[in-house]
Amino acid sequence: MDEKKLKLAAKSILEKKKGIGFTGAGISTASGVPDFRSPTGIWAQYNPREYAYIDSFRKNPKKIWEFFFLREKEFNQAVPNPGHTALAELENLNYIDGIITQNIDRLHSRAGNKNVYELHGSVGELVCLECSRRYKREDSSVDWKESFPYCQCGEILKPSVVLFGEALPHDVFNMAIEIALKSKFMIVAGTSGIVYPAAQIPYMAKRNGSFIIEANMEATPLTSSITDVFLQGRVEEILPLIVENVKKMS
Ligand code: BV8
Ligand code: ZN
Repeated sequence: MDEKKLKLAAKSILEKKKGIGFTGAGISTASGVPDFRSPTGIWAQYNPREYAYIDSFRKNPKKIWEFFFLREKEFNQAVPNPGHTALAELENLNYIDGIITQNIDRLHSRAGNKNVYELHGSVGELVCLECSRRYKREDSSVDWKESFPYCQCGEILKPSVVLFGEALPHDVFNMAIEIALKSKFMIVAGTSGIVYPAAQIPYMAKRNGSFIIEANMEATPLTSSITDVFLQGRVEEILPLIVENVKKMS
């Protein structure tokens, strides 16, 4: 690992103090949850057009539910990895306000982060496309018929995960933007940075003077445009090293 860059990242965190994390699926691969666009990612197995678009859910909800049941099993078997725990420690040490995440696996909350902004929702909630009622996954008023969840209005429910063609939850999205604009630095970890409008957020932070620390296996559109320190490698190795340097230098 490039020691000089690690020290620069740690020094910036100490100097700028309040920052925010911004993560994608790459932070969960070490926990056994596949990402999307790596060669071993989900889209190599499942065509996103068939499984991750809102109109495909309307056409064939049970097919999409089968896909999400499989992913939920992976989430339940997964445990937070050192990448997650490093970001939780940075929040506990008060260097970051929390995490803006595109992930739906809830591993940041399980790692101990208090403020997690789930831009793409999570599998913990269900929503009715007919009458907009929302239910907690374990809510007893959900009517499970042949292992699929139905709303009291009779319509099959959808996981409250943002599919392509669906708007992001505007309250979470607006809060995430507000926090990003206030951040003095942003740690961007494990994202390809190509899904919008989520991918806009690091650019907005940068425009507002935030120092961008990017940790990722590969370069992304952010790297050559807004990243101030690019740490190439596995986030589950890089993030704990950043925290170690912050603690050593503080
Ligand atoms: C919307 C469901 C409007 C959740 C997902 C043309 C151009 C630009 C945009 C568009 C366009 N056509 C359509 C659009 C909009 C579209 C979009 O951005 N498409 C892109 C793909 C071109 N966006 C939408 O449709 C959004 N909605 O715009 O609505 C609207 C407004 C009003 C009213 C109605 C509608 C909705 C976007 C959300 C879609 N949901 N999935 C789920 O199943 O989890 S997409 C999917 O991509 C996930 O949500 C995921 O979170 C997101 C981003 O992916 P990443 O997290 O970055 O993961 P990825 O695999 O891509 O990258 C991982 C990286 O980590 C890689 O670089 C890898 O190398 C690295 N890595 C892996 N392991 C490690 C590692 N690095 C270090 N260490 C490791 N161990
Ligand atoms: Zn309903």
